[in-house]
Amino acid sequence: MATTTSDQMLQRLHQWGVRRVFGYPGDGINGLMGAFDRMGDRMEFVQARHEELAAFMACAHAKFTGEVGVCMATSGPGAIHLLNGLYDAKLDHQPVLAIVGQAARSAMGGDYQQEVDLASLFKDVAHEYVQTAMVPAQIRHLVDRAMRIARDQRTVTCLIVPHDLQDEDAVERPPREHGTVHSGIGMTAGRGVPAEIGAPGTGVPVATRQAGARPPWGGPVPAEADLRRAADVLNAGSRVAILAGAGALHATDELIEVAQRLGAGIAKALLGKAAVPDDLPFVTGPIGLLGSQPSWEMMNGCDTLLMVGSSFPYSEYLPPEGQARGVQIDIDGRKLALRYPMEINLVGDSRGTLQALLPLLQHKANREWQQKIADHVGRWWRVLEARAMNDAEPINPQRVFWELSKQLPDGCILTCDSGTAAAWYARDLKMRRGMMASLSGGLATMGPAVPYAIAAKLAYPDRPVIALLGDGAMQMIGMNGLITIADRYTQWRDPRLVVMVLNNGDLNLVTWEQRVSAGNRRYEASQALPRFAYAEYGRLLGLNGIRVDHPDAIAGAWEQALRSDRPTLLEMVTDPNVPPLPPHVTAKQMRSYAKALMQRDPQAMDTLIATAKEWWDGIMGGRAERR
Ligand SMILES: Cc1ncc(C[n+]2csc(CCOP(=O)(O)OP(=O)(O)O)c2C)c(N)n1
Ligand SMILES: [Mg+2]
Repeated sequence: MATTTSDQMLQRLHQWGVRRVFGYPGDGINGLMGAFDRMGDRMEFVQARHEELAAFMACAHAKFTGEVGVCMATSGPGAIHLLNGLYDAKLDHQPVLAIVGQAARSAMGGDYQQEVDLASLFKDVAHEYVQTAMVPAQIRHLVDRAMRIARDQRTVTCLIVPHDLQDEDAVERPPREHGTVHSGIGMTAGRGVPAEIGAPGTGVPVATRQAGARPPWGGPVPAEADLRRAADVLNAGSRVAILAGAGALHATDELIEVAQRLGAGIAKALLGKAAVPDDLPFVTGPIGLLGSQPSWEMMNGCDTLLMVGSSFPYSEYLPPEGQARGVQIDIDGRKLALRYPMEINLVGDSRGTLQALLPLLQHKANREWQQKIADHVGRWWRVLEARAMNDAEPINPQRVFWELSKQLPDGCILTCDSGTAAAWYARDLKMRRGMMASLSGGLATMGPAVPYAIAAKLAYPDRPVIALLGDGAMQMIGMNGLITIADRYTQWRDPRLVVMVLNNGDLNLVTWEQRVSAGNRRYEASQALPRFAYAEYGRLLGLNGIRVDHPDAIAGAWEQALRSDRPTLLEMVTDPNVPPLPPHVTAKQMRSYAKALMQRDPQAMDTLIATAKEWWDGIMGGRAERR
């Protein structure tokens, strides 16, 4: 029996299948902390180093398990610190519940210490559901609604709990009278959410989740007549391009089957990187600024576009309007025909919809288009290899990812940060079946790689996890997350967690943007980063610390890190002058770049040489002589 409203909240969350909450304490939530203690082993409180990390962890928990991620923070400053991680979840459509404290009800409105208008503060990020609890009889339905709405809408919800209310006696069941709410628990598969989690008796407890096993997914499938109209468009096309996103991560077999049937190629939005393996010849890989040339060529040459579970934002990387007939599948009707004027807009779960579509699709006898795509893809991998092998000062960052790609352990989970790491992660890492990977897609914020990795490791302690980030992101919050890793790793069945930092002394992606987009030279004051001994810091924490400053040592360092008996901080000293070239450089970008370099950019000569090498490899298709 629950005794206080705090006990009731946690017990109700437990009934919903929640086993772990990421957070940080404070006097605004002391009632809840007491209840955690009373929950014992039934609920784990994961103390983060900063509330932003807790929110990133909750987001990653949702991304990697399909469950609702829950984070908790105290009133005022703690609640404010959560925001960036919550926006990351919101923009990537992840179900996350934030529970925050508030001043006592008797003090609210009194300009009290740490009193912030939290309902207004969270009104944007949690606009589907943000509520302040006022009396104990609300607690049951507030939890039920916050959990159900987060799952159903795949979004962020927020509960604000004044701290005096947290110690009040619980009302288990409101009286049967006017003005009360009588809610319950559970839901089956809905709009793109995993089936059954949280239904009484069928919740999937974290401890029993099998390594690599994603929960079964389900969701609505469009009506037969609409599927037929979509099939007609796809059957009529002779050059079909598929774009898969995060909403298609659970539809691997179906995407491959459709591509084979239609003789199509598959490009992947960043969040859909794990949707299909990269060793298939017709998978063109990433799209967009961090994309591949085969994706660019496929989009510019196709006559039909099938977009599945993606709201990839950059329309200039999709076919020009009018070139292709379009079919889109999305669980969220709001996302349809948003980036390209589609002809057929299907609301449905990607997997179920593709399954229903397959019997209506005809096998295309002419395989020329798919063969052309495969030729481009084969050539592109050679370009990437040649680019990775180019000399740089001291290490070419592409080589770091190229060598990792060859050594990726089965079933590993990859996390990445914003920065140039994202470009090499997108292009150079070949995903295989059974792996998972994510980064901050919609918000593209710095900071998530390390907290995502921690959450991944807590959810899947048997799987190797690899976090990839720049020195800027490391200095921003990654270093704090490492303290948590050092504190917890002995509890993991497989202690392998590699945190790889690109030490280039620069906020490099933005440096390139300053040159190529803005036409400005690198601005030293904003771009240079303080020196820091990352590997030594790792060792100081009791982790494995490896510093690599010669290309010949890269492969061995990965090997060592991936075999280690403890987490490793792998510091790669890389060259900031290697450009993360987009697959297509516009004349305007070229003019800006030239203008930037003419302003006596301190690295002008080095960047020009490195850029020329990249271009040369692109033109020569990777056949250029090794230097
Ligand atoms: C919170 C936040 N602040 C700023 C940015 C803008 N930004 C994007 S990438 C980047 C540079 C990242 O530098 P680093 O982590 O060192 O990686 P590098 O590009 O050097 O490899 C910056 C400043 C952002 N995306 N998020
Ligand atoms: Mg950097």
